[in-house]
Amino acid sequence: MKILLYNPDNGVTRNFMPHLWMFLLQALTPPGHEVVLIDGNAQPMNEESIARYVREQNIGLVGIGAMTRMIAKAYRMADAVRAVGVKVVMGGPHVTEMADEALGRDGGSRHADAVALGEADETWPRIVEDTVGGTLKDVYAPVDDFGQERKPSLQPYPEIPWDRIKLAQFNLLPGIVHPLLKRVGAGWGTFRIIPVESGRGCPYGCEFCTVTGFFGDSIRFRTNESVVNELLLLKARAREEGGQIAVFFIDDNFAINVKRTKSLLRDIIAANAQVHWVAQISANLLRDEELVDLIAAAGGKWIFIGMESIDPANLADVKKGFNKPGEYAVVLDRLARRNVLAITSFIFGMDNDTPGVAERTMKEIRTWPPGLPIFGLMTPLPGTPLYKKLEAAGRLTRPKHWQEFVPFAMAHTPLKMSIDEAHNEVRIGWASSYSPEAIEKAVDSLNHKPLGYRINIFIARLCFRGIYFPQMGRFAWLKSILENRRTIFKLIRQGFGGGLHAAAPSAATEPVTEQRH
Ligand code: B12
Ligand code: SF4
Repeated sequence: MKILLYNPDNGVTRNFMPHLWMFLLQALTPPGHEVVLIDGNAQPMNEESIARYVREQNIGLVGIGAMTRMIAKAYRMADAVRAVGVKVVMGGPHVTEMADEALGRDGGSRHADAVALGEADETWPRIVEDTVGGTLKDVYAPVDDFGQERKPSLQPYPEIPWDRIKLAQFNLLPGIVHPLLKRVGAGWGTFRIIPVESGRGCPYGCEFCTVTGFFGDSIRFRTNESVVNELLLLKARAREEGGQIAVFFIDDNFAINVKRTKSLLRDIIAANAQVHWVAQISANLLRDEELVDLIAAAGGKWIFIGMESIDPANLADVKKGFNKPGEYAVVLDRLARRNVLAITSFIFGMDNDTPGVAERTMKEIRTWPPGLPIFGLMTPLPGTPLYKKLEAAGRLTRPKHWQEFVPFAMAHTPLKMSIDEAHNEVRIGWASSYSPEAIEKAVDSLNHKPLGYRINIFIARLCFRGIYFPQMGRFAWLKSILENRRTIFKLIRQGFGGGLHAAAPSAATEPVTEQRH
């Protein structure tokens, strides 16, 4: 059977990285089947084109995965596939919480023939076999023979054949520049960001987050060896292609067990498996100097920190009191000293937020080493304690907000400001961090740093800008480049002034992410 695994586009940004679930399920598919992957962000498709594709390619099963914000598109695509008589199975965090919605048991129409609840590593092979045998069931739950929930151990972990998997659709460099870049000879024929997990689960249970509910509060790790081997495979692939690869460790808290993270980083260094990578680590765990040393030595270039708020009352309210705003500056200095860039994420519209929260946050941010701040709104995702709390209090203004997804729009009213005021705070955060003046100031303030590091933050700021301000087409990019020409000229001048070797650490000049969680 030919199987299509499809992840819809988010309708807003070009996704900078493919989704791990597709590669994982491909690797876990029983032998004898062909699996094709399509990421809608890299290969845009509409209902008509997916239906045509499925017919022309003689696809026997379509697997669709989606987060809450893409679920409306996922359902439309599933409907189009089912209309041509092909079975659809859906999985991922949204349908795990809303299986009845996907199966049309809540009064709405049916979108999926089957739903895979939770982690599907062990149920996927069964789903494939049942489809072939004509015995596909409505619901597949990860349970043992006694009906008890069972989480995959990650030991052993499936080997994703990164050395031969088709990755053309995930190249971040536009096709038109490939031949030129290949001639440059500096290994820029391709550039990809690849998701790798080293463990699953998070015990913290923050109120707005789905992770503890979905993956559980007990953490499971892969062996160091299996992670190191995966990095070596990726590194070899990039070398063979004359390209660049960066890894996104998608673990929700890469240093949740500091001792184990240190041992993994030491093994990466010992095996010379360093690639440039980004990982999510909570601020409290970055107190450890040795950990930060190892991060830098093992190839860590960007650390995503879910700071959420500078107000301890807000943090306590969402059960994230382990974040201590008083120590943010120290942690960020520690990373900056090792030329590791921090992606600092904030949520506005929390219950203790009042108008002016963006400016108050910006005032703090300006005292920190320049990094990549991002701003979102408090969003009640289905299945989270936050959703339940707001529902019980009758505070949800759009209880099924995912059915008509609007980016950067609240679905409930915060306690101390209006929805419009919260939206405005997010706009202020983005505008004041990503205006040409703000970008120039950030780059200028790093004059004491290597040129490569400054180019890194400049390119990253241009990319991150696109999370909020539409920046999809060539024209939008050109406009953004024109607006930032002063900074570009300064960097070029400094490059020539300091001799070309000043730009040599190309490690730090890679384009980075355009979108973060
Ligand atoms: C990496 C990541 C991203 C990446 C994008 C995804 C990517 N390219 O990989 C980035 C950084 C861009 C991102 C952004 C966002 N993210 Co994010 N992200 C993650 C993260 C950390 C890892 C995803 C992952 O690969 N997990 C590991 C794989 C193995 O797990 P999985 O995807 O769940 O897949 C398993 C099962 O779900 C199932 N499965 C999944 N799909 C399918 C399909 C089929 C057919 C089947 C059978 C099974 C199946 O099988 C898999 C194996 O067991 C998760 C948290 C997490 N730990 O999962 C959050 C998470 C997915 N993100 C989340 C959110 C909210 C966001 C943002 C909206 C945040 C924001 N406010 O901006 C944005 C939106 C992104 C967008 N594109 O529009 C939420 C989604 C919750 C929800 N209900 O939708 C999560 C769960 C985190 C959270 N805090 O709750 N994110
Ligand atoms: S927000 Fe981060 S720390 Fe909190 S539960 Fe989710 S994954 Fe864990």
